Amino acid sequence: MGPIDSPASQIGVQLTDSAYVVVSMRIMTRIGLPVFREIDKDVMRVVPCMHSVGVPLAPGQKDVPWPCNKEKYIVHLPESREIWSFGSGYGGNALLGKKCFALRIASTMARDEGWMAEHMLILGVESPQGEKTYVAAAFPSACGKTNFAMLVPPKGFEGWKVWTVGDDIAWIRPDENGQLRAINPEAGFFGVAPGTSWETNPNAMATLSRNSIFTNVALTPDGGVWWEGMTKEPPAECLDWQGNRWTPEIGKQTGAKAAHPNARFTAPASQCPTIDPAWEDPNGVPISAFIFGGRRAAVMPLIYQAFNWSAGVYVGATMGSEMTAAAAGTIGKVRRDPMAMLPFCGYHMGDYFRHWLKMQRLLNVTPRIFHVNWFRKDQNGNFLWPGYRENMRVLKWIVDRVHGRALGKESPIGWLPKYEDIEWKALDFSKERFEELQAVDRNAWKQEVIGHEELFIKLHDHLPPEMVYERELLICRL
Ligand code: TSX
Ligand code: MN
Repeated sequence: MGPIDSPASQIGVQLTDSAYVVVSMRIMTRIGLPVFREIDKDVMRVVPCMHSVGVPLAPGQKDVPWPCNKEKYIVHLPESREIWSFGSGYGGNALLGKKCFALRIASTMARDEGWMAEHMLILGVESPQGEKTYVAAAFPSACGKTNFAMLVPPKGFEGWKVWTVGDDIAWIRPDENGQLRAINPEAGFFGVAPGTSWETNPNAMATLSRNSIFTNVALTPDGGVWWEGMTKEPPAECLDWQGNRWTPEIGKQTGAKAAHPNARFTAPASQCPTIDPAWEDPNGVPISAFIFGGRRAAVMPLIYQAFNWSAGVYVGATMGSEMTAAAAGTIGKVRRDPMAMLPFCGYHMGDYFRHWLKMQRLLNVTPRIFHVNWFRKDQNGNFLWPGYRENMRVLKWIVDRVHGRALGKESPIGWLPKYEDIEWKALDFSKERFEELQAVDRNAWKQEVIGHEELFIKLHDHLPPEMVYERELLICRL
């Protein structure tokens, strides 16, 4: 996991009875002889990863296309640093380098060794003058993390470039100058296919156009793949993800989707047109800012900057998302997902916040911390912000703040951009609409803090006092 020659990299050995896992791991990780050479140097312990789909075949017994056991155990042993996975062939349960190793096991190594294993994309912003600024961002699922990692600047941003280092996981550590540097422990993208199109993410489409594996997508008669949102017009006919005949008419009548909503592409990062020249730099890339975000229809402005590191850790600790299509009664309810790590932290979340707070002491340059929300809606339920490429305008303000070029406006929750400090070239976006998008409603925020408290009560016996102080300060400012 990570570039072969990087001191920040780690090695795992996975045994599996699934060919799908083997070919997927060949895309998602670095494998083979160069890794065995590293193991033979005998300086690093490997993390043993045992995997079985849990369907041993009797002699002569015919295999099935998707073997799995109805009992499933995904087991992590942080003390002995090993992983045992039984019964499932899918993604995070079977490609053990990803969530199991690079997040759950690595987060416990990171706590013990003074680094960070984060559920973050890494991207680099290059200005027309050639200034390069790297940021890492954590969003809960269904917020378009991969799209953001491969952002294409909009009209009005000629000469600007966004470079992709990673779309899911970042291993981050201070260098000898006290500057945080990040590597991507992965070598591929395991991305959600539905919604990915030449319009929403041309770089992902180019990446997955060859040497890629597709899971639970639809098959077209010409041997291609299809998923909802890939093209404006669905194919006249295809096989759905379960192999049944599917037409747009059948879809309309039965509600059946051609592709599973969680269908995936597994594609080599090296094929991404915007892959950063330094994406395999053994020293990693310098991180100037952290961005947290969520899907919030109200309360959260498009963008604000935390006052300082501990206030930023509070922002990350209290982040959350509203699920649109969820079980009845949960629509509009904020699900707290601290740093997008709730399912992926290998130890208590309260101690994880403490580790974040302590990391600052190892640094000479403290990354700035921001919160974004692409999903705020107006009274009519329409998105206030066009999102996608236009998010470049937010990214530019973040970069300007990092380099001390934009003043910002103080608010109870943090620094807000002034309308004039956002680049509006080639986008018609009025000051009035911007004020609506950025509004900080003190009463709504007091409700929001009560939501924070619900999370803190769950974590109470390990919660660092700083989180309580930050909450108190926020209440006072409100
Ligand atoms: O990925 C998204 N991003 C980040 C892009 C870099 N999505 C898709 C989320 C599901 C994975 C978005 N959806 C984004 C966004 O910024 N914003 C939205 C919401 C939205 C959807 C459609 C429109 C506008 C906003 N359409 C029009 O305004 C016409
Ligand atoms: Mn992820």
